[in-house]
Amino acid sequence: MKRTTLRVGGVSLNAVAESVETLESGWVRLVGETVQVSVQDAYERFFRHGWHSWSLAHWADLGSDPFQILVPDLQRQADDPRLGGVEGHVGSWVGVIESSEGPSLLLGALGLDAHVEADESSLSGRSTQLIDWVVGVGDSQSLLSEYAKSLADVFGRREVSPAPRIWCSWNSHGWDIDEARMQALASTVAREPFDVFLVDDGWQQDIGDWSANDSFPSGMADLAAHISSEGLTPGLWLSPFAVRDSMAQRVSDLLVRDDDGEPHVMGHNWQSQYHGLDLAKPEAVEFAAASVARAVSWGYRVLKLDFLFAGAVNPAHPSPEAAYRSAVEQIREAAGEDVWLIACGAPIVPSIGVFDSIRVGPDVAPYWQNPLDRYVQDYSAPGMRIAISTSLSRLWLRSAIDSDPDMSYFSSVQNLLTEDQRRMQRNLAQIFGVKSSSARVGDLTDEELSELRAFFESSPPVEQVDRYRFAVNGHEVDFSPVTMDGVARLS
Ligand code: 9PG
Repeated sequence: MKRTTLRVGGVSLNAVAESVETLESGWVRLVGETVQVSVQDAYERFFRHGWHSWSLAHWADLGSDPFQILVPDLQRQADDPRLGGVEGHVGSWVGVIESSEGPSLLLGALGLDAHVEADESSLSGRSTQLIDWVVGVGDSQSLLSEYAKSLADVFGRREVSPAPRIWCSWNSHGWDIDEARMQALASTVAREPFDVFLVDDGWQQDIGDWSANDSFPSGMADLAAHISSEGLTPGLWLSPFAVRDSMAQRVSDLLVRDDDGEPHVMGHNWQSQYHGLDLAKPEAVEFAAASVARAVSWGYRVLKLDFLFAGAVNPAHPSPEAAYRSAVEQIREAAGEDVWLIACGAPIVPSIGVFDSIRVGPDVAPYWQNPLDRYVQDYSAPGMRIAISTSLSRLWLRSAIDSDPDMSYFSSVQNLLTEDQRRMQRNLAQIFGVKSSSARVGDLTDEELSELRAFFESSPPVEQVDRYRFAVNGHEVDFSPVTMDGVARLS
């Protein structure tokens, strides 16, 4: 371990690492499993970055307790389960500390598994591997964008082509989907400015059995052909690493197990508990890659791969992220370069360079906040406010990968959001340039329909005024009243 004192951007830093090197750019590169940078002054805020798509990203007050889920069992699918017991301020891969005066300090990992703990005058990084880290001093937003560029240098960046405009069945139809309904909807959707018709959760036999269920009697290839004949690109949802309890027997050898030999529980959904594939096992990777290849062979050209974190959790493994990374690389190979792969519920850094886009917040919902939130404090649960806030906190990530703030709403039917709240999310999607909707286009009023058309047909100029304020097409949009910054509990 080396202890070095440096001056970076006018700030005096102490760095502890195996090696320390100042780069031409003014940044500092550290190498180590555990590293630390500390400063003289006390900082006020910490940028906390959640582990996967739905995990909280926000600016926390260093003087307050960090956000904590009140139902520990929910930590399993909300964030990195390994951080569940950590009491201090901690985030995954990157942390920034900031004060009202002077420049901010960033410590970011360029490795697959890492977390960063913060106190008022230091950032401490820890990985299970000897990895590179970068340290920068400056304005928080520029630091994070530069960090994202370094991630893209290390992990790759998919060739930049405009993200397709996606119609997706989930938010309007949920599990209530069948072949006839999907076919009819495809004809309606085809008349509107969408590129992709994506069949979300509900078509499969089971989570882990990726064949068509009885509601799709002609099979998924037939539906893909129908969608294509309407002039839309077929898209399909699957969660290739998750396995519902009912399927555990059938793929018993492929699952992550606890010390007692029971399949490890990754979380609860689909009225059940679910498990995850042990991606350190080649047969498990082959199983997942085969499901993806099958969907591609049916004719689907956009795949939304969901609950991906279930392939990156393994209590017996120091770095399940490494196995995850090599599995998603094999999935990319199985899918081919031309298929647009969307990562959802996905550990962020190990997904960069493989996926074309990634969800950067929890699900939007037709309500602002769930009244149960205050009892549960699950910041990964669906809800419009938290979806907007976490997504916006990851805007910088698009320097590495197209970032998806989830779907936009256009109707007031079955929707408790105000028009302002819906518009705020749509503006966010314009800022990200990654747009999708589940709108029942056939049921929209003329006014709502023209709103939808204008939204998908335009890419208005966006200017960032400050962290929370933007000019979208010349109109100011201010997200500051809704962010989760400084919020330690949902009320
Ligand atoms: C389909 C949906 C949609 C959606 C995804 C994902 O239990 N949970 O915490 C939980 C979180 C997210 C979630 C479902 C359950 O939604 O983000 O777009 O595809 O799956 O099931």
